[in-house]
Amino acid sequence: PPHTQSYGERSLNFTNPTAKLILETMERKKSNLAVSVDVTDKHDLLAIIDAVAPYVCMIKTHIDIIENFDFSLIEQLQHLSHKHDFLYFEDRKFADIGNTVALQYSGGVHKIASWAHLTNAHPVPGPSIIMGLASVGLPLGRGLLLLAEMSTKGSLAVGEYTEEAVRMARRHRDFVIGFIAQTRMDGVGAAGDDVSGEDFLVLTPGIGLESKGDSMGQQYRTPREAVYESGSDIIIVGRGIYGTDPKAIDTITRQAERYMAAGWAAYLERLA
Ligand code: 5IU
Repeated sequence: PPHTQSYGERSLNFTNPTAKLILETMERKKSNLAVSVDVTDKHDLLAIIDAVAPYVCMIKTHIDIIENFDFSLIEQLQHLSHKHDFLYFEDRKFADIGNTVALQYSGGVHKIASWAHLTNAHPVPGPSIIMGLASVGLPLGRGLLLLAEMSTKGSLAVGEYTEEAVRMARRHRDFVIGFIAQTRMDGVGAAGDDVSGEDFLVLTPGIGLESKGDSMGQQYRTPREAVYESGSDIIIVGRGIYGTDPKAIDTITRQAERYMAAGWAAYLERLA
C-alpha cells in the first residue's frame, strides 16, 4: 500500500508530472509541509513565503484575497518557487460546469493555470468539472485534487459523496493526482474494480499543534494524527504557523521549522 512506501518511491506510481515533482521535492527537502498563506497584502504574502519556503514542499494560496494584486506578483511568486524549490497549490475550489471552470482556470485577472502547479475542485458537478479543468491543465502538465472531505464541522462531503469523488478521480488518473481529505482513500468505493497499484496523494488541512479549532467551524488535528494515524501525505498549515501577526517573521519561521519537523517525524514513524 502507498502509505508504507517512501515519497521518492511513490513518484514512480504516477504518470502526471506535477505528482512526480511534488513527491521528488518532498524527498529532496525532507518536508511534507504545505503552508497556507491566507493574507490579503501582497508584500506580506511574499515576505511570509520567503521565510517559510526552506521548510516546505508546497505553498497554498488564495490568490483572490489579495487586495493589491497585479500580475507582477505572479512573477515574484515564481521567482520564490525557483529560489526555494517548492510548488504552488491555488486553493480555488472550482465548482461550476466544465466550460465555466475552464475559463476561470485559464483566464480572468489571475490566470491560475499559468502559474499554479496544483489546484482543486469540488466533485459536486460530476465528472464534467474534471474534463473542463483538464482541457486547460493537462497540456500544461498541471495536477488536480478533488475535495473528498473537508475539515469543517458538519461537512456534507462524507459517505457516498466521498466514495463517488474517489470513483471520479479513478477514471481520470492522468490529471487527478489526489484528494483533499482527512484520511487515506485507497480502495474507497472500489466495488468490483481493480484498484491494485492505485496511488493518490492525500493533502490534509485543519492541522494545528495547539488549537483544536476556531470560532467558525474549523477543526484541527495534529501532524501525527494526520500523517501517522490517518496516512495523510501532506499537512496543510495556516494560522498555526503565521498566527495573527503576518509581520512577525521570526516567529513564523520558527513555527514552520517546528511543523516541518513534526510532519516528517510522523512520516518516518509511519514507514518504520
Ligand atoms: N481548507 C480547510 N479545510 C478544508 C479545505 C480547505 O481548512 O477542508 I478543502 C483551507 C482553508 C484555509 C486553510 O485556507 O485550508 C486552513 O487554514 P488554517 O490552518 O489557518 O485553519
